[in-house]
Amino acid sequence: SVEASIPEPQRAAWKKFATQPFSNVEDFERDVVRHVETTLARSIFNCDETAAYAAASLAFRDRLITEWNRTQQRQTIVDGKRVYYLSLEFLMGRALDNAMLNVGLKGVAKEGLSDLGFRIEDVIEQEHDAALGNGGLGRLAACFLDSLASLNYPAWGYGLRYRYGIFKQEIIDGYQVEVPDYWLDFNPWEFPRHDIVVDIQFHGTTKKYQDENGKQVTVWEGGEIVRAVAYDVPIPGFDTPSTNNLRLWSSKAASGEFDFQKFNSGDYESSVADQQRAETISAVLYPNDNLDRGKELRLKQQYFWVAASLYDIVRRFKKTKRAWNQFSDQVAIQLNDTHPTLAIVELQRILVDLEGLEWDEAWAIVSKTFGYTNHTVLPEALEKWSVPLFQSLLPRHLQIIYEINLYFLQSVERKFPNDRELLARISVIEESQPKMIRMAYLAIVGSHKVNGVAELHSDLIRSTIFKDFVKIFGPDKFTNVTNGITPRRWLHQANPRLSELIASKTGGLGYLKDLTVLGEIEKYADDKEFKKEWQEIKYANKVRLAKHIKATTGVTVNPSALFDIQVKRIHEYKRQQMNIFGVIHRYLTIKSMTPEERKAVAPRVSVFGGKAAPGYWMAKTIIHLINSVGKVINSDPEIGDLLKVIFLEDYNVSKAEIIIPASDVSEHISTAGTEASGTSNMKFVLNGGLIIGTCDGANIEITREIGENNIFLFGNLAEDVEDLRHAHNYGEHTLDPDLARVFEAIKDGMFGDAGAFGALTGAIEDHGDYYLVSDDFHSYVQTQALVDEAYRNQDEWLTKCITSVARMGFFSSDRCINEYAESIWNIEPLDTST
Ligand code: IMP
Ligand code: B1N
Repeated sequence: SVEASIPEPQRAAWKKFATQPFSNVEDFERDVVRHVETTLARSIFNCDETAAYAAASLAFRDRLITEWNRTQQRQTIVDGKRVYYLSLEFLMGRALDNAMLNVGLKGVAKEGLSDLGFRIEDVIEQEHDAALGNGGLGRLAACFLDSLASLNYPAWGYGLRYRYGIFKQEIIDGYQVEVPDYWLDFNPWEFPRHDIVVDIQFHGTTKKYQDENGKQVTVWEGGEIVRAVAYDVPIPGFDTPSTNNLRLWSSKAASGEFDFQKFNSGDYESSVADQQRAETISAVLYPNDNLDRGKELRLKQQYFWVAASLYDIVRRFKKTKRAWNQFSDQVAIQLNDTHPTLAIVELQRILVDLEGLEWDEAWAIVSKTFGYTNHTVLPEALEKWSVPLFQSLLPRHLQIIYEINLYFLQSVERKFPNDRELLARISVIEESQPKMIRMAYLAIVGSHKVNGVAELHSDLIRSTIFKDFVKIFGPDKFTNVTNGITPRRWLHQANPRLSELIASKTGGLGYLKDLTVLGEIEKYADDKEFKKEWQEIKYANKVRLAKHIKATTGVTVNPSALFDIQVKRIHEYKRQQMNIFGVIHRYLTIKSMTPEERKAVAPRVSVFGGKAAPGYWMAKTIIHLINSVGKVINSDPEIGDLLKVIFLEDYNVSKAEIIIPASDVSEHISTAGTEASGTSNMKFVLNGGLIIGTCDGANIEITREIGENNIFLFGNLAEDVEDLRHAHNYGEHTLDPDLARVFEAIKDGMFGDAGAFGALTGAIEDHGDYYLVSDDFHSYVQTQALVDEAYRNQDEWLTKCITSVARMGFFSSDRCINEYAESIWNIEPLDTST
C-alpha cells in the first residue's frame, strides 16, 4: 500500500489531527467565524456581505479540499486509467451555491448564516462568475466536470487561468460596450501551486545529429522560455465524496523576476516589459464564439497550455514506472474541439525526441490516446494556422506535423492509388498562399475516435466536411455523442421549487443522479393539484425575472404575459435578426388593429440577451436594432402590456439561472444544419418551457424524446439549404412579403436612423441571404401564431410542459459522460466506499 512508505508513529499523528470538515450548523458557524477573524482579519463589527461570502466559501473550500486530497489518493492507489479533458474554455459560473448543493449542506449553511445575521441569497449574490468561456462549448466543459465528479470518474480538466474572462457587456444608448472582466481580486476557489511549474519553450531552432549509437536525434534549442504555474480548482461531485481537479495554467516570466542584467545596465523598463510579455499569454480569453482569427497570441496560448498539461500528464504516468506501450491503457485525452490539437504533436515530440522511442512506436501510442470532439461545421470556425507563423513559433512541431502528414498521405496513396485530388483535399497542409495547417485534419489523423455533438451534426460531419476521412479510416472511427447538461445546476440550483416538487413525487433527490426517473412525473400531467403547483412555480419564476428586468432596465413587464426568450451568443447563424423582425411584424400587426381587435391579442414579453464578439459588426448591429425597437415599442402608449421588448445586458451563467426557469417559450431558430447541438434548448425544456425552433442540432432529438406535439418546429430542413442558397444567388427568390413590410418600417425610420440597419436588411435583400431568413420567415410568423393560440389554453399548455420535463431524462450530461467513458475513453468509475 502507498501508506506503507510512511513510518507508523508519523501516520498516527497525521491521522489524529486530520481535518474534520463541518457537517452541522454549529461547526459551520465556528468555521465561518474563524475565517472572518483570522483568514480575513475582520470581526463582527466589520463583517459585511462580501466578507460573509468569503468566509462561507472558505469554510466550504476546507471541506472540498480534504475530499479533493482523498480523491487524488484514491486515484493514486487504484492506479487505473485516468481521463484528461483539455479545453481552452471552462464557463463555470458561480461556485458557492453549487458546492453547497453538491455536498448537501445548503440547509446547514442557510441556518448558520442566518444565526450570524445574513440571508443566504444575499451572500450567494456576492460571488463574481468564473467566466472563462464564450458560450456553449465552454459551458459544456463545465457540465462535463460536474458529471465526471458526480459519477466518480478519475478525471482531470486542464485549461488556462485567464486573468480576464469574457468581457462584461454594457448597453449604452443601445450599443454594446465591452468592459474588462477582472475577476481574480478575491477567488477562494483556486489553490495556487507555486511548486508545480513547467517551463515552456517558444521559437528557437532545431538541429539534427547522430547520437553515439548512430541514431538520428533532433534537438530544439534556444528561443524564449515562459513559465507555467498550476492553479487547482476543486470540483465537487453531487452526493459523493469524489472531488476532482480542474488544473488551470497561469503564465509568468521564467526567472520569476525581471532581468537583473538589464536592470543593472539601466534598462529597467525593458526588463519589466519582458516580464509583462510572459504574463500576456494567459492574460485574456479570446472573445470569439464559432470564429477563428488566426492570431499569434492565440497559438501561443494553445501551445503553452497543451505543453504544460502534457508535461504534467506524462510526469504522472512516469511515477507508475510502466512501459511506454501501456500509456494509452493509463491515459485518455479528450480534445475539446481543435484548440488543443497540438497535444498530439507534443506527445509525439516527447516520445521521439526526449524519450528516444522510434517514430512508429511513438505514433502507435499517440494515436491510441486521443479522442477529438468536433463542435462546428461553420467554415469560418475551422482552425487553420499559417505555416510561416508556425515555423517561427514552433519550428520542431512544424517538422513533426510534416512528417505525420507524409506518413498519412503515403498510407492513403497505398489505399487509393493515383488519386491526386484526394491527396490534395485531405492533406493536413493546405497548399495556399501562405500554406495553412488544417487543425481538424491533424486532429482526425492523430485520434482514435472523432465525435460530433448531436445526431444531425455527426451525420453532417461524416457526409460533408470529413467525408474523405470516413472513406479512409472507415465509419467506426466517427461517432456521435449527443450533448447533455447537468441537472444539478440547471434544475436543482436554478429552480429549487420545481426541483422540490419533482422530488416530492419521485421519492427524493435521486432523480438528480438518474434523470430518467423524471419519467415518473408524467402520470401527473393531467393531475389538477400538481398542475396548479407547477403553474404557481412558473409564475413565481417569472416574477423573479420581472423584478430583475425592472431593476436592470427600468421596464415593467407583466408576469402574466407569455415570456418568449432568446438568450445565447449573438450570431447571424443563430438568427436573432429573424426574431426581432418577427417582433416588428407583431408590432405592425397590433398597430393596424382596432381597439376592439386588440382585446384579443395575447400579451407577450420578448426577451433577448447575449454578447457579440467585439469585432463582429453585424452582430453588434443586431443588438442595436433590438434595443432601438424596444425603445419605440416599450414607450408606445397604444401597446401597453401587449408587447414588451427587453434586451438583458451581460448575459452570463448566473443570469441564465434566473432567466431560464422563467420562460414560457424559448427560441432556438438557427438555419438548419448550422447549430451543432445547442445546450440551452435542453435547459429551457428541463425547466418547463416549450421551444420554438428549427430542425437543427439537438432540437431534433428533443423532439423525438418529448413528442412533436410538445414543440413548435418550423422552417426549411438542412437537406434543402444548399438549393435555397443557390436560388438566392441566381435571382430565383422573392423576398417574403411580410418581411418586406418589416423592412419598409425600418427604412422609414420607425426605429431611428434607418442607415444604421442597412447592413442587416442588405444581407438578406442584396447579398444572398446566406442564413435564409426570408425563406423561413413566413413559417416562423405562422408558428408564433400557433404559440399564442396554444398558450391561451393554459390547461393543455401545462400538460405539454409537464410531459416534456418528464421525458427529458436523456439529456443529462451524466448519460453523455457515460457514453464517452464507454465508447471512447474505456474508463471505469472509482469505488468511493474505501
Ligand atoms: P500528482 O498526480 O502527482 O499530480 O498528484 C496529485 C495528488 O494526488 C497529490 O496532490 C496527492 O494528493 C495525490 N497523490 C500523489 N501521489 C500520491 C501517493 O503516492 N499516495 C497518495 N496520494 C498521492
Ligand atoms: O459548441 C456547443 C454546441 O452546443 C453549439 O451548437 C456550438 O456552436 C458550440 C471556436 C467555438 N462550436 N464551436 C464553438 C467556440 C469558441 C471558439 O473559439 C469555436 N462553439 C461551439 C457545445 O457542443
